[in-house]
Amino acid sequence: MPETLTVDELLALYRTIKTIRTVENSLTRLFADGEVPGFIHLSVGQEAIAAGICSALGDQDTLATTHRGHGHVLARGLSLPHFFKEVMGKAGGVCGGRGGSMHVADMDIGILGANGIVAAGIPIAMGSAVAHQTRKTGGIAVAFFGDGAMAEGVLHETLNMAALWKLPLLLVCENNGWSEFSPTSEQFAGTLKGLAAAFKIPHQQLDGNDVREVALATRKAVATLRKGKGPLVLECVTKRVRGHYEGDPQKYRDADDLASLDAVDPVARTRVLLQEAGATREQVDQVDQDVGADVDAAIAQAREDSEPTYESAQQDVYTLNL
Ligand SMILES: Cc1ncc(C[n+]2csc(CCOP(=O)(O)OP(=O)(O)O)c2C)c(N)n1
Repeated sequence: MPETLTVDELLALYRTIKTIRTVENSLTRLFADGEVPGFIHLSVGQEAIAAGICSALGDQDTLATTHRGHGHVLARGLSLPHFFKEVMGKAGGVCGGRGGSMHVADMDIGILGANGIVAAGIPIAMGSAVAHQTRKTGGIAVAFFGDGAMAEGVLHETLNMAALWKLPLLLVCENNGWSEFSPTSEQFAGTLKGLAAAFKIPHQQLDGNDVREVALATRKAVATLRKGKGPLVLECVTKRVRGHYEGDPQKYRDADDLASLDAVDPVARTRVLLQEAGATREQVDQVDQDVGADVDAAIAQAREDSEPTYESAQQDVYTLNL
């Protein structure tokens, strides 16, 4: 397996990162203007994890994500109009505008759902891993979770069962050091490495803001998982840039912490990687331009879309003829 990425691969990763960043920044404005109902949790600063992990997945693979899941569903390939319509509560959204930011799901592309309950996506992904194993799909399941989930019993139970049954489950922790308004150190007495070791599951810590490191490590992890050797944990260390939820003034963070964010910005760092790999400034700027146009067009489409009808509220809640 190559130890490096080609310029084209890096450009594709940059496009994903830039798309997520542009979407999240647009949502800041749309939310402030009252065009987004409910709460949103932005993944600004954490885009390289979504891009790197999803770049290594195949069509048959599945994933479950969290309340901070915009990046994961976009990196997985959810179309921008489908995404914006959903988050803006429009009828043409991927879930008919009834799920919104924290409940985006698209079974057609293996997105089992975002989830507002901390750690709740983890056992869903494990269930999907059981299905991959039982049906011999050759696929793997990915559970994205934040460091806040480390203290949740359901993660511990999932590690146990996934290890016992050698499930094709990739557990991806986005460790941004915060769980809402408290540092993780105040909520979890152990470490994820220690937790994984307790169940004899290999654990690898990555720089989650280095897309090359994440993408290359995930390729290897996915290849191992497809051999049926059991679950793996990737702990991607990163920084949360925006507040816990959009509108959170982050008064609980100290100035040094906030000042350190620019130095590790994954957009800027990927531009440096591209430059070192020989990409031209024009190539990179073209990506920015294309992404900006795509996002603007998707927002325009979402604005024109209608709201869901009252009658559609119960659609897809119950399944008939099981
Ligand atoms: C079971 C449960 N407990 C508490 C909450 C309230 N809550 C919402 S997000 C959050 C913090 C999550 O932190 P983390 O998992 O690290 O993700 P991050 O927000 O940093 O991406 C908490 C405690 C919840 N939604 N679900």
